[in-house]
Amino acid sequence: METEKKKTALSLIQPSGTITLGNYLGAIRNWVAMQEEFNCIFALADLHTITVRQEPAQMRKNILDAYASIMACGIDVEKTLFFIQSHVTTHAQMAWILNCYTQFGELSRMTQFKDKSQKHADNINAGLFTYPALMAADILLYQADLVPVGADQVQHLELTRDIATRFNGLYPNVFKIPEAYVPKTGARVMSLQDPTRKMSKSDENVNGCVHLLDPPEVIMKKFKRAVTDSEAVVRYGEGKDGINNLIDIYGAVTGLTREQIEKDFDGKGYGDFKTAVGEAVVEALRPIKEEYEKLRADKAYLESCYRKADEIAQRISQRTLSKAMKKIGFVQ
Ligand code: ATP
Ligand code: LTN
Repeated sequence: METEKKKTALSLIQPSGTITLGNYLGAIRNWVAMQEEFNCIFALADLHTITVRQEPAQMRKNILDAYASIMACGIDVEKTLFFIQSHVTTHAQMAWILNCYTQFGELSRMTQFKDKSQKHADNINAGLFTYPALMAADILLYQADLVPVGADQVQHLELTRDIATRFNGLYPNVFKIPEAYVPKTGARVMSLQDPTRKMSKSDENVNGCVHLLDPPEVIMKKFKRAVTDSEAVVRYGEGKDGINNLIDIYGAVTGLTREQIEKDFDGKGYGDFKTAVGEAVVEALRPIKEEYEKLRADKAYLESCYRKADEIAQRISQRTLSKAMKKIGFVQ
């Protein structure tokens, strides 16, 4: 009997800082859940990270911290490929090739480029501009079927599909055309200090962002200081971005629905609610933190995990790179 082949799901995350509660609830937790159903490929996009200046020692630390944190969240390196982008040489090679099949006009329309150029006006480098071609390389090298991404990356994925379709039009059957995969249960976590903006690794306001590795007392403090409104009713509603965000976070970590939460906190004040959310988050992160401490203390094991994955990724991606190069006309 023919067994059905699992689809390949692929995604990368930049190790541009410490992993946040937003990254966990919005992305990594879904990656963990996908491991059974799909053939999963995940990686740290460290090449993408240098489009913004990094301090070398901090960058090294961020990469290893991120690798250990993501494993601690439940990425099982026995069944899932989890590698480091810069260790696999095909990514930069394929990115160069795809750069030559990507139009200036297309890249100019990318909203992330416009946002980041504004944010880093003193360093609008070519890498920031061609970032989506590297992202397309990450995806197309592995013939991925599905790419779990947040809403902010959908435009880059559309461009990836356009590049792949154009390339296949010139040289048939090189790339699989990937699809965005928006998970059913994806929480969008907002900043605790400005709940109209998403919680982000690179947020200047440290109180707005909960990091996976924050000590419990820091997490509690951040939730207690969370910006809310003056209505003092725990209810989901318009103009209540702060409370809506806390309700969503609480729901995401406890599994309770909005209605159940509103009922449980009926007649209670924001102080009680914030404490409950903080405690629930601390509890949800406790096992992750414990596992992280173990993994991070064993550098040799961590290295053996990524070395093994790097090698496999190199082998798989080389096939697509070689095929593309042959079709273009490079001498084999
Ligand atoms: P940076 O501050 O460096 O831009 P970030 O924290 O905003 O980083 P990304 O590295 O851009 O996060 O995203 C990694 C993954 O986490 C993506 O899939 C993204 O959709 C998801 N993600 C990031 N922030 C949030 C959030 N606040 N809520 C839900 N998902 C998020
Ligand atoms: N640009 C993405 C990270 C990223 C990615 C990828 C995501 C790099 N390469 C390939 C999916 C597939 C981000 O900033 N979140």
